[in-house]
Amino acid sequence: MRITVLAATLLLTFAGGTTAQNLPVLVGTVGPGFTIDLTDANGKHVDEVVAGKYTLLVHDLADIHNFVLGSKRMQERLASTDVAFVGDMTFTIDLVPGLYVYACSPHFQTMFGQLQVVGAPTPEGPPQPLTARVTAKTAKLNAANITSGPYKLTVMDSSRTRNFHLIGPGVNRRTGKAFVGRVIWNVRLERGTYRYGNDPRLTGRLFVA
Ligand SMILES: [Cu+2]
Repeated sequence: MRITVLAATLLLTFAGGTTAQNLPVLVGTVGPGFTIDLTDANGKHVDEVVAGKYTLLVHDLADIHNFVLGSKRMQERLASTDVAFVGDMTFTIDLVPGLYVYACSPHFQTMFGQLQVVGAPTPEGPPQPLTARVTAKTAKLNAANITSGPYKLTVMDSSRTRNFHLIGPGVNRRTGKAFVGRVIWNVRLERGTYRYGNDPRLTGRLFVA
């Protein structure tokens, strides 16, 4: 009884240890026929994933096939089963951006697939400040070249006759001509050229890279 409990504890600990990492799972399946595939945990074929660590679970279903995953760029094998092996095998793999291939060694000319690993999208920072000033003579922005992303645009309009108008990819906002005061616009600026100024003269240019 004690031994059984101990064994169960060990098994649970082991299972807990493998799942605690909580890595996304890729599943490689080779055989029993002349087929090889790479899928996500739900069985959906994948040919592109974001870089990072993964658990690769390989179902090797035949003693005439094997499953090998390698990096094209690094020329190295990340995971491999023996041809004679039949069963499941788990690997922890670290995928960096680049092209990977998986194949069955004895039948690599017909049993293979590709996996493109792409860089993780860079997390977006907080909105960057941007200031527009409208005076009796002109409407100006405090920047001409910026990078795309969220911006907190403060418009300080001190003219009773001029407004501020910003127009470009995804944005078309203006203050009223009679408006005097300060407004804050939270805008997302995309790559491209924005025009701004006081209507109808939108002669200012903001270049977003
Ligand atoms: Cu094979």
